[in-house]
Amino acid sequence: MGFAYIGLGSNLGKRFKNLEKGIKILESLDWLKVMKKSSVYLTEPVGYEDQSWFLNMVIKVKTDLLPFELLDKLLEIEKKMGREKSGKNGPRKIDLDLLFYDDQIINTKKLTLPHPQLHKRRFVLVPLLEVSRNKIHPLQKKRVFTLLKELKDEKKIKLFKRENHE
Ligand code: PH2
Ligand code: MG
Ligand code: MG
Repeated sequence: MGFAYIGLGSNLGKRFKNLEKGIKILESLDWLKVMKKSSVYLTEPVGYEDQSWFLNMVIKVKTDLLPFELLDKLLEIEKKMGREKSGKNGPRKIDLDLLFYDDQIINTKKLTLPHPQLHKRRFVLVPLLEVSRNKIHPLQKKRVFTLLKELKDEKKIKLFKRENHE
């Protein structure tokens, strides 16, 4: 059993609905429980910039799946939801990125953990902070809070729908 953090993104079609649907499918899996959800943010595209703004959020899950099994599930959900290949950074209905799996460090062609870009992206760190304030990045050796404080990414991000954390 492990704890994983998943980044969700959508900038095509009904973006909010797409995020909700992705979470609903994840919640329907027996060997996975969604523990925490961040707020949803409206974010300026990073990388290929001539595309619509994204909605992004992060969830924390508890799962019996191992990292590669979880990755396969995420790819399966993306496919099921009709994500078409539009290049590495192009528009997509749903993108499900595995950000952390416990403190595992994995470097393979198929999967890199922690996600290699996460510490450089405001659209990941801001929602991640909501669900894992004190988590320490196993390679950067810094808390999410610190990574965000030191971040240089100037891309805009706005609160879209607030999640209430009791
Ligand atoms: N995902 C990308 C590339 N650029 N920009 C934003 N704002 N949000 C994303 O989720 C995103 C991106 C590749 O997966
Ligand atoms: Mg991505
Ligand atoms: Mg992806």
